[in-house]
Amino acid sequence: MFYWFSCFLAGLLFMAFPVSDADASPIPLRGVVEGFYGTPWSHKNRQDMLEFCGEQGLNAYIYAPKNDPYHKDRWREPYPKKEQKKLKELARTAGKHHVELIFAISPGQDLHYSGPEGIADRKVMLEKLEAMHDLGIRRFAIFFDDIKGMTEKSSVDAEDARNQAEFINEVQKEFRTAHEDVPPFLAVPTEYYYEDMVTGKEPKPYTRTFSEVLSPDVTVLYTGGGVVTEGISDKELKQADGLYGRKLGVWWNYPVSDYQEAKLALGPIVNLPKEEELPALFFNPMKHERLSKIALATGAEYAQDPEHYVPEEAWSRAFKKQYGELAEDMELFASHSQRMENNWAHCGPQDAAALRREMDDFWEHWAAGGIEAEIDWFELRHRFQAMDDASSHLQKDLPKDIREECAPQLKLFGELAQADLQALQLLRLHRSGNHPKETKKLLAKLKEKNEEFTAQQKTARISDGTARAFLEEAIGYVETGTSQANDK
Ligand code: LOG
Repeated sequence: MFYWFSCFLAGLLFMAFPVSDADASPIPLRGVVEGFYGTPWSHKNRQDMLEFCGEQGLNAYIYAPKNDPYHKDRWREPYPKKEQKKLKELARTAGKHHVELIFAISPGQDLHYSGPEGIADRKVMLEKLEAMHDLGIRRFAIFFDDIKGMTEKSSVDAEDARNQAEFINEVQKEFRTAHEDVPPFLAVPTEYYYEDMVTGKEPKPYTRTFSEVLSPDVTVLYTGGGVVTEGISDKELKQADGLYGRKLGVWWNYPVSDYQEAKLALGPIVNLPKEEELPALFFNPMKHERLSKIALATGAEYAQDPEHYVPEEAWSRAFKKQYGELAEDMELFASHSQRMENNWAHCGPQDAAALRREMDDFWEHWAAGGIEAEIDWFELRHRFQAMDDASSHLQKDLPKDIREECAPQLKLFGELAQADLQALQLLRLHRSGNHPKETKKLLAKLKEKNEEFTAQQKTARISDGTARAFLEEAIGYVETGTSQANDK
């Protein structure tokens, strides 16, 4: 009887205070950090993103555009009236969607810590935050990443760390004493990735001092082992927490593309911790606000349940939700644009991995000849045709704002598909040996196309190791009798 009564009571309570999914997340602060270099998002982009965050159960948005002068280079200057009005609107929109707007400021490159200049700078900082508080913003962050001082001296030392940490402590204390409604601050140190925090296993002087001096209630964000890396394992996070003597939050640099704008990061979020406690998680997006929502939707699913998160499934769901009838075409296009890679950045799933495997099989069979080679040839033709079709559909039917964000890559996608179709034709001609003139002509044409693609790389890249590579492999095969892929 008592059991049934308690169930009844629990039911009543649930009706009165429904527990939304969003509240179930084990990560208290989760969302987006607009923290990339280059053209910041427009006011409209930000309004749209705040609504999206609300829908996805992301509950925080850090305003930290590197190229907003009042955030970094001219941090001392107050926002002009027009900008203040916009920030006030953003704070209101955020509130409406149950998202917390966090105002970040990056004063590190010319901040004074002592003497009359130090006193003046502290006052200016407090006034700046006060103005933001007046606009309705309640949470604040002070960032010291990528500051000039670091490059001048080549690295930061214990004294820099003490100065920065004491500055944050003092500003936070004074501001929070004046405003009871302001929670503890967030911070990004100058050594913000693990490999830069240590020599061997020992913390470097900056990190040791910063972590010791900084008030324990400040949430420190770090980017993982490097700036843009494959992932953060539970073990790595635990190690970094141990080094810092507190639970670190994560600033995750995917889908940001400011270091290689020709490529779009359209894959899912992968390889983040499954079990370790995360007090905060922020995804740094691309300057393309609409396209960033693919990765962000998967990040939101991760944040709801890190342990059971399945990237590929969350990723497919994102297309269904965001692209309606174009979901399948968009997923195909995006599958070719997931990997972000240069000499220092490595993140995101391989581009069109399944197709790459089919290509590898094809080369193996093509060299051997026989029926399998025939089957593979038709299979690849089918794949390239589907890519070409998807590119045409998307160029025609995508909403204008999204199409504008991916126009060069979408065009390249279609051109690559067509070139790969012709490359298949070339292979067939070459094999038959019956049309040497035609073969030579097509080979020359495709070599020219290949050079065009290489010349375009600064503006548009897609499917580097897959669709793009196939053309080169086919040319190589016809010219030398072996595709490089087959040589691997
Ligand atoms: C910047 C960030 C930039 C990102 C990727 C952090 C903490 N800071 O190397 O503003 O968008 O890399 O280029 C960064 O990641 N520094």
